[in-house]
Amino acid sequence: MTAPGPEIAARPSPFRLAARGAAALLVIDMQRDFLEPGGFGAALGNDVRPLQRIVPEVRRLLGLFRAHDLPIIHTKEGHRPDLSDCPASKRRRGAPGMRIGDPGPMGRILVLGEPGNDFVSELAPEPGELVVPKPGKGAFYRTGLDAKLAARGISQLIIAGVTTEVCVQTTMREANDRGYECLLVEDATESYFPEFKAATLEMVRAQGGIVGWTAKVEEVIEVF
Ligand code: TIU
Repeated sequence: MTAPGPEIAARPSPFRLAARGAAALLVIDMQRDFLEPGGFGAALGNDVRPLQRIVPEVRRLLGLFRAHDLPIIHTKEGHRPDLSDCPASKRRRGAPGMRIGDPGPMGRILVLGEPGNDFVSELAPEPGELVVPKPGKGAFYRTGLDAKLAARGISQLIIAGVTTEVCVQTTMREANDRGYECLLVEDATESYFPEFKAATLEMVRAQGGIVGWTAKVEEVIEVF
């Protein structure tokens, strides 16, 4: 049995890292579809620029986990080209001509394999890192992620990515219900709506950490 690791100065209480390798960095959907003009996020009417601000912070976390040879998982939201994994209810939403599967300046919107569906270049996965395509907002829905984490002995998730109140929060709630301890990195997650980000951070750590913990990048880095 390996000794537990140090404590991250998190909110609402310190987050004690489990044995080495038990905590993975989970980077949610840092894709061109959400961060660049012409993608899914923009097609929904959002200003995508605020999301670009966290790229350097996510890079710092990736650098940290890579330097210590710790597990890294990247998720990407997208659908098969035939859209067989896209519920009609999801496909119907949004402005006609700018919906999932429609052609856009970066290829078909939110379709796996299209240029716009790829990760932003600064955060491209490296060999050995797990890439998990997902058809839903939550990373555990139809992905086999739970089994993949169990096979690697991962019990804690340090979570970054976009958007805070949609794919990040959904994934964090799914993970919490499956027994993972989750820490959301405050300055490595972003929303198109600042008030939604603030509310999400508050709600996950309220009630003694009902969904998990939050901490800043610097607070995570200083314990490694
Ligand atoms: N629209 C929005 O805020 N987010 C998504 O559709 N997906 C993710 O959050 N990745």
